[in-house]
Order: sequence, then C-alpha cells, then structure tokens
Amino acid sequence: MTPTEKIWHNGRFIGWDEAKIHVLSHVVSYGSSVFEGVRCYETLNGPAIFRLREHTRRLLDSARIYRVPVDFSLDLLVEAQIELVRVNKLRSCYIRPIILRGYGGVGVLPANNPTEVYLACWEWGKYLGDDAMADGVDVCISSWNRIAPNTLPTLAKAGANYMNSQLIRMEAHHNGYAEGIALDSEGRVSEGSGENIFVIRDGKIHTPPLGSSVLPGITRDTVVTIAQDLGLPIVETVIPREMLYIADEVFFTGTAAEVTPIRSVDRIQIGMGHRGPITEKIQRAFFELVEGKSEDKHGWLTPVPQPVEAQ
Ligand code: PPE
Repeated sequence: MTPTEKIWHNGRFIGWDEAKIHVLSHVVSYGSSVFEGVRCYETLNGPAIFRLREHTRRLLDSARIYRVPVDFSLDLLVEAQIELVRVNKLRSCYIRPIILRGYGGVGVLPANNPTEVYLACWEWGKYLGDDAMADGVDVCISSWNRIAPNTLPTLAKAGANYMNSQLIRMEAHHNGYAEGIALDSEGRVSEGSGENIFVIRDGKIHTPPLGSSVLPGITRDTVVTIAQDLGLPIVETVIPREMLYIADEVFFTGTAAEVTPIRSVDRIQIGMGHRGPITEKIQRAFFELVEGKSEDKHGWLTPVPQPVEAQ
C-alpha cells in the first residue's frame, strides 16, 4: 500500500502518519469497530465515487446496530469522503471509513470510550489477482461456517466479523485456493470471506438472501439491479452447497473483488472452467457503469472535483 497525504479524523484532515490510536483503545481488545470499503473510479469526466451514499448509510447502520454513537451526519460524511479523494489528488482509489470505540474506560462495557471516526484512501488494484477477471478463480468450501444468527450480526460490517473472514481466507490460502466460500450455520451457501456470491444454472441467477448470514453487499444490490435492467431472471433464494458443483456459472461480487468469476469449487470445474457468458455480460455492464461509460440512470456516481493543480 502506498500512503496518501491525508486522513480525515473527526472533522479535520491529519497527516497519514498521524492517524494513530492508543493500544488500550476499546477496539483493540474487543473488536469494536465498524467500517466500509468504497471505490472511486476514474471516468472520462474525472474521478467518481461509486454508490457513496449507500456505503455511508450502511456505515451508520452498522454503528446503530452496535450502539456506537456517531456525531456526524450522513451528508457530512459523504462530503468528507469527496473532499478526502480531492485533497489526496487521486484519480481512482479505495476509500476506507472506520468508526471505532477509542481510548478511555477499560472493560467490555463501553464507558467513556469516545467514538473516533476516520476516513482514509489509497490506490488498490484487483482484489483476487489481475488474471481473475477473465479466467476466474479456484475456490473451496470453508471448513469454517459463517457467523450464526444471534452471535454477531452480519448486516453490520464490523471489524469483529472479520475474525471469521480471516479464518476462511487463511485456510483457503494455505490450501492453495484464491478464496473460501462459507456455509451458514444451517449448512447453506452464505458468502466468501469478503464477497457475496451468485450461482447460475439454466439461465437463472441465484444469490443467498440476507437471512443466510450475508453482508448486504452494495455490489450485490448493483448486480441484482443490472440483471433486472438486462432482463435476466434473478432470485434471492437459499442455496444448497451442491448447487455450486452443478452450476453453469458462479461469481463473486464485492467493492474490492468487483465481479470476479469462479472457475472451480473444491476442484470441481464450473461450466467450461472459465468466465461464463452471463457473468461476462454482467461484468461488462458493471464496469461500463462504474467507469462512467454507460448512462448513470440510477444516480450511482458522485463526481469528485479536481484539485486545482490537476486541472
Ligand atoms: N461480504 C463480505 C463478508 C464482505 O466483506 C464484502 C465486502 C462483501 C460481502 C461485499 O460487499 P460490498 O463491498 O458492499 O459489495 N468486502 C470489503 C472488504 C474487503 C477487504 O479485504 O477488506 C470490500 O470488498 O471492500
């Protein structure tokens, strides 16, 4: 990661190296953070942030679920992220808003632990490798289940959830796979360690419902909308594990992973063993949209004004 100049902290910009917390901050012992991942794309009209409002809303939803008080409004945080990209003079980047419980009281019950809000950004390339977008990736079913309901809420994008994601991702990596797919506590398909999943058979696209312990992905919602706009049949439904093995196409979605095809699951080849035609159609529509090459009919792109020097 190449550092950028500025990070936003509680309403003002500080230097990249100044964005530090005390080791006894509540978040360090207890995982009490919520965060986001947002992408800013280079378009013909300059940089544009994709679905910024929806990401910021989910950030505040995550804080609400965990009873973290936040003094900044949705509008203010939206404006601050636009300004963040502008002051760092980036044409495309990944934005990481983080809200955490800070330094103060000790013990699990947050007492006198101030809320700290940070917004950072940096340049980030392809999440699952450069060749993944065309060739697809090899994945496995994880031996770790996704977090069960009534343990940690998966509608919140909380730091603590990513201990589960780390187990899934590390196991997959050590066994030679690009990523792991977790089943939920009932044994149904849930999601990747950092991606939602879509399964296609006989022309019909399926994705697990929110009740299958998934993060309500913004890219997931984008792909559902793209499919509907293209007239492709798409349903949210509980998906049994073996459906993956007999699928024609499978792909991941996520802000970092974008739309990444899956070419094998547990070394069983999916379809022709590379990106399938429906995945390609959706992937193309996705990139045309985020890169501003097709009409932004849903109003998903927020332009970032260019710094004076770059004009
Ligand atoms: N599920 C999980 C568990 C998840 O972490 C992500 C995003 C998604 C689904 C897709 O959500 P969305 O980005 O809104 O479409 N994972 C983020 C973090 C990746 C990381 O390694 O950090 C991301 O893609 O930005």
